[in-house]
Amino acid sequence: MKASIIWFIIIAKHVKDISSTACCEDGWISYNSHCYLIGQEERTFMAAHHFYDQQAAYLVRIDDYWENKFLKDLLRNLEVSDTWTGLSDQRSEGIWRWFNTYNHASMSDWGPGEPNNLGNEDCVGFYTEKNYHWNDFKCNRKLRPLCEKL
Ligand SMILES: [Ca+2]
Ligand SMILES: [Ca+2]
Ligand SMILES: [Ca+2]
Repeated sequence: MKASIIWFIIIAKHVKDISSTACCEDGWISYNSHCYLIGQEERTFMAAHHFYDQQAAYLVRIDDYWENKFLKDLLRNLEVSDTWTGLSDQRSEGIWRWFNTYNHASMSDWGPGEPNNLGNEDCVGFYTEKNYHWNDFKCNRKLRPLCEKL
């Protein structure tokens, strides 16, 4: 009984290692069979979207607490400046959707007092000033893009 549990753990770990490393190109970081990249160059939200769209990637769509935690920990550890996610309320103020899929956000991680739409802020990023919680920024701000692909 005990031996079979240990075997299961060994196999499960092995399978996880393969699946988490197999898909990602150099420079991309794997998590839960998706690949992530922190873009070097600061771009506006739309410019970031277009740039990564050409690489079959998209600004991150954060599906749950754990994906959000993985990304925040990553940014914090690397001390990365503010980064774009793919979340926006450009189409309808206060209605937060993932760009291109238009799916509603299923979770949120707003910083204190956010989103405040200050001067019409419609695009969401991880905000260093608020310990990497989410903030709505003006979409024409230039931030580093945080991208995801399958
Ligand atoms: Ca995702
Ligand atoms: Ca807004
Ligand atoms: Ca804001």
